[in-house]
Amino acid sequence: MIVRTINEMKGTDREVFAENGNWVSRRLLLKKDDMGFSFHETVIFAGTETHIWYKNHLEAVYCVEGEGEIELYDSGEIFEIKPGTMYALNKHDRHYLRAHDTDMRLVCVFSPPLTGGEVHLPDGSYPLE
Ligand code: 9YT
Repeated sequence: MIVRTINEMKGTDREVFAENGNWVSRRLLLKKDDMGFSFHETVIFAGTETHIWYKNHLEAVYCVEGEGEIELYDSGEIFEIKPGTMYALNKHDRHYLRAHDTDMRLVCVFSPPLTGGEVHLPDGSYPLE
């Protein structure tokens, strides 16, 4: 059994900051934990916009704090995000993720699992191992 706390992630290699400063991801479960998925808490900083296109991964996201929105790149459709909202990128949907006036705290699951220090490539994806 694995039991961890978010505070234990801070200051370790399981805490990853976006290169553009838009978010911090605390990766409670990674590939090396052998669960078949990775499991993170991500804080999206207020007032930021991030282009994301997970070509190599599926991601499900659940908002526990803060408010923001997703804009789908292809259609321009906008979905509001607030505590209690889940979205799943089941079509590898290319999108913009925006946090409004407060930081947004999200719980995220990736399949296949991230291996550790991934940050977004220029095209908005994470690499496969
Ligand atoms: C929601 C989202 O994809 N945010 C970017 C960071 C990502 N969740 C991660 O690496 O934890």
